[in-house]
Amino acid sequence: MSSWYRHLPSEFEPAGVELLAGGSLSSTWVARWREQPQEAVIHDSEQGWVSGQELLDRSEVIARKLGRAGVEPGDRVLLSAASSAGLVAAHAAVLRLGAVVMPTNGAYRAEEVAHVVTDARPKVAIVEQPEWIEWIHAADPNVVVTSPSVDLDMGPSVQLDQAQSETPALIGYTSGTTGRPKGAVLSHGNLLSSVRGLEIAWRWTADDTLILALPLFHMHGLGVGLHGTLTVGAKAVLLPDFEVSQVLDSLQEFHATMFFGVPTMYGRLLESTRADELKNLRLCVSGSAPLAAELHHKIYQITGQRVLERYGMTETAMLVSNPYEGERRPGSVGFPLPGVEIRLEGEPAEIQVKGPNVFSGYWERPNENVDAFVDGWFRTGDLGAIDSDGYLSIVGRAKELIISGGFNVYPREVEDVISEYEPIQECAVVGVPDDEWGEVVVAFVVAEREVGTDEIKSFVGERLAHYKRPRRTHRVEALPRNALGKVQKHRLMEERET
Ligand code: MCA
Ligand code: AMP
Repeated sequence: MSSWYRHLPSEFEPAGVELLAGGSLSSTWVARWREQPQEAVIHDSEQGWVSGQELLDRSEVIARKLGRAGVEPGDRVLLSAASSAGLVAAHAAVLRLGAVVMPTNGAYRAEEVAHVVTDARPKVAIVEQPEWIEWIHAADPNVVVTSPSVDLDMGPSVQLDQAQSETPALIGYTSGTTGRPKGAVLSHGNLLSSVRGLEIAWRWTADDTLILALPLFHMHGLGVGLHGTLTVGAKAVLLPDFEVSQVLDSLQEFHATMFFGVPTMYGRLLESTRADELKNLRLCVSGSAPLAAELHHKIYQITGQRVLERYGMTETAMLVSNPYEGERRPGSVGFPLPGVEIRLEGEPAEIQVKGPNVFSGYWERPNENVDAFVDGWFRTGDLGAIDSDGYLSIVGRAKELIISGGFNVYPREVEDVISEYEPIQECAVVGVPDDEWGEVVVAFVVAEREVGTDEIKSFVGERLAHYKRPRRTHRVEALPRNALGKVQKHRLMEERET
């Protein structure tokens, strides 16, 4: 069964806003900064407010240093650091040069770092973790590694702001069934059109101040929070970690209007006796993982905020959102954003998407790119249903993915590492529902002796980021398999976790 669906409720109508106006993401920011150079843009706790003029100057200096280090348009630059105005300037510098940012999770261990380095071959890596220098050089000794202060030699002036809409801007690592993450290549136009859609849908204006406690190495913090702020000429207060009292203090101190978070963050905010302070915000957005309807209702009862849930992916940036005006329906992600087309295809119905925000393919993965699209539609791997009012709900996943606290974990990657542990013959990793994290990683192992969770954690701890490590382990006689030999993970969960 296939059903077509394209819905642009009146509140999402582009109303004269051209989704690709400005062509390149960073040129749009540069134009804003030149128009109002003294306007504050980014706040961090060390530097206070940083203006448009400072971002222009600092990004130009970093671009000249990168140019001197050999970075040319199209080259990749790996960025991994806690949120700061310096990181924002480095990000802007790479984009202004026409080079490609590889935002990378700072929790990655040596093998995870080596994978992205050998895969995308960055010329320069700007990283804050000292141990990464050795890890990156072990993977590729030619990479120039520097700290977020970019202590490289100054170079002559370089050509800036030549990128076009189709120029690659960012490689976001994400995975699937193949074990190791693959790089989704997003162009300036993909990223720009996505935030312009959000500008319209969420009434995002230069008057807004966002409290941004999401990391800047994933689409939510970077592609939504930071890019949106810079594109509309608004302000963002960067917090390097998510800490409830700091978020609430910042809301007050900076007269913030918006907060974006993953459901785990909202759950923690609600535990605070000060949770009702969220009422002062114009807009609270949740994404990256399903927001339980119960949590949505509780937030409303305590704070009066109807959290607006939206849906997106690394490969597509933002796709669907509940309305700003009109009903924000719990358990639903709402309507396609401006320019986005959605169809449900097959049985069970997979969400497939088209639009100026959708990437054109994975970095150097021609075979996987063939499977990723059907007739020009990108296959999200998420299962959807649309109710009679046109609201889309995500009802399941066709892909194997665990979302823990908003971070994605690909079972195959974890299984591959655990299976290398000597006492273990076989392993299957599943996501089990959890009140705090949404889902947690649980491993089922066939082993020659009892192997505890701590033992497995310490084995994988050297090789996998913390959020990928199993929280629980069960030893089983054998993994249940179907006639084709495929492990039946639902049976594992039913038998053990109920
Ligand atoms: C921390 N831990 C976790 C996670 N985070 N375990 C599982 N899943 C996690 N996400 C571990 C820590 O290592 C620690 O382990 C224990 O949990 C408690 O840590 P805690 O200090 O409480 O955690 P935290 O540092 O406060 O982190 C919680 C967090 C963080 C703030 C919710 O997970 C986070 O920033 N999540 C957001 C991720 C994100 O930005 N996703 C967007 C992806 P131990 O006790 O063993 O030391 S972009 C995306 O998905 C798409 C495009 C979209 O639609 O947005
Ligand atoms: P990634 O591309 O790795 O950042 O993760 C994208 C995936 O996160 C999507 O394919 C969905 O499965 C999931 N996701 C994002 N937002 C939501 C949401 N609001 N509700 C349910 N799942 C979501």
